[in-house]
Amino acid sequence: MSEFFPTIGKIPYEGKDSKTPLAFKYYNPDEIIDGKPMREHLKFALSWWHTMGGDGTDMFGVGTADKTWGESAPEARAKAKVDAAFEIMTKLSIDYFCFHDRDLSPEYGTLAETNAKLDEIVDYIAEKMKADPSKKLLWGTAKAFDHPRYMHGAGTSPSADVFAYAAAQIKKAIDATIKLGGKGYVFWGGREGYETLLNTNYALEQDNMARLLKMAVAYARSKGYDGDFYIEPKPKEPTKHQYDFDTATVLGFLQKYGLWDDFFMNIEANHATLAQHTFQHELRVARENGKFGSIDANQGDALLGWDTDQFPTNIYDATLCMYEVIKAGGFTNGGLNFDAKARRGSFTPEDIFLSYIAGMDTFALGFKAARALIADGRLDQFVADRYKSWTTGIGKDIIDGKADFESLEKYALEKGEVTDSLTSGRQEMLEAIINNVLFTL
Ligand code: XUL
Ligand code: CO
Repeated sequence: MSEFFPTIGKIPYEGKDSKTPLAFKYYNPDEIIDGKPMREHLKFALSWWHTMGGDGTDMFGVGTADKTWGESAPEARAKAKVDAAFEIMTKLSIDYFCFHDRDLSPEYGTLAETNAKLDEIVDYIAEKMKADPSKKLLWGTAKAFDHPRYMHGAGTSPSADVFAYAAAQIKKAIDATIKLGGKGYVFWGGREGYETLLNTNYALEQDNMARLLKMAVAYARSKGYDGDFYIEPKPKEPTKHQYDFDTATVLGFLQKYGLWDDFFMNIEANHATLAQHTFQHELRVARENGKFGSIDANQGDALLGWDTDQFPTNIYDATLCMYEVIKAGGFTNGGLNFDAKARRGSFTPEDIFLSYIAGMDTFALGFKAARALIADGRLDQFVADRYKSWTTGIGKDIIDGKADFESLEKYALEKGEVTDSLTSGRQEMLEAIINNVLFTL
C-alpha cells in the first residue's frame, strides 16, 4: 500500500536539545517511568474528526487543507481515511483513536444503507487492528448533532421521532465501539440545550435525556460492554445554553437520574474555559467525586470566546492537568484525546505531524513536571498544613460528628476573636514554586 506521507518517517525522540521540527523533544514513548512506558501513562489518541476530516472550513471560507485522501467517492474516501489514520498513528507513536460514527463513514440515503456502509468501514478498521494490535480504540460516539434532523437536539428534541432516530444511531455507534474493543463511549451534548425558554419544555427535555442515557447503558451492558460511559461537559456552542454546562452540573444530573455508577467525565480544556473555569478546576471536581474518566486535550484562546480547539501548547495548564491525572491514579479506561485542529493557516500535511508533536511534547513535559511537583512535595505539604486545624481539637470534633451548634457557640464564646489562628494563603509563593520546579526540570 502506498504511503500518504512518503516524505515523513517515524517521528523519533531526540530529546530536549533537538532542533529537528519532526522529532519529539519530550515524548519518549518507550521510556519507562514508574514501571510502565510513557505511552501507557499518557494514552494519546488521534481524533478522527479533526485529523482525518477537518479541512479548515469556517463560516468565512472553504477548507485550506486537502483531506480528501485522494478519493472522491465517499466509500473509497472512508477507507483511505482509515489507511491514512493508521499511518499517522504509527508514525507519531499514537496508540489510540476516537471517532464519531459519521467521521468513519458519512450518511447515505437511508439509515439502513448508512448502517451497512458503516459496518464495512468498522470491519475494515477491525482488520487493520488485527494486523497491528498496538492500535486501539479509546472511545466512540455518535454525531447526533450535525444533520438538520437534530436542529432542536437529539435526546432533547421536542420530536419523539427524532429521539427514536437518535436512539437508533447511538445503538449502532455503541455496536461499533464494542466491535472495535473500545472501553469508552462518549456523550457530548451536541445540540442538547436550548436557545430560548420561550419555546422549551426544560423538564421534559432533561427527563428525556436521562431516558436516552439509561437506554444506552441498558443496551450496551446487554451486549457485554464493560467499559465506561463519559459525559463531556460544555457550557455553550452550538446552543446558547447547553444542558451539560460543566462537571458540577453533570454530577447533579447523574445523581438525580440514578446514572451515577455508569458515567464518568470526559473533560475538555477548551470547554472548561468556556465555562469560566480552569481546566484543572474541572478535573479536580471530577476527581474528587470519583468521576474522572478521560480528557479531550486542546486549548482555547484567551482573547476569543469560542471553542477554538487549538493544539495544547500551554505547559502550565498541561502540568496542572497531569497533576490531577496522577492524583486520580492515572488513566484507567480513559486517555488523552487530541480534540484539536491545526489552525486554518497551518494547512500542509506536515502540519498534521507538527501540531501533534507540539501537543504530545507539551503533555509529556507536563507529565514530567507534575511528577516533579509531587516529588518536590511543597505544594501538597502546604495544603496539608493549611488544613491542620481539622486534625485535632474542635476541627476533629466537627468531623467526627461530636459538635453541634450549641457546643460550637460555647467554644466560640470562650475563644473570642479567631483571626489569630489564620495563616497566609501564600498564593504567590506557591505560584513561584511551580515556576521553580518547571524551570529546573
Ligand atoms: C465539541 C466536542 C466534540 C466531542 C465529541 O466541542 O468537543 O468533538 O469531543 O463529540
Ligand atoms: Co471534545
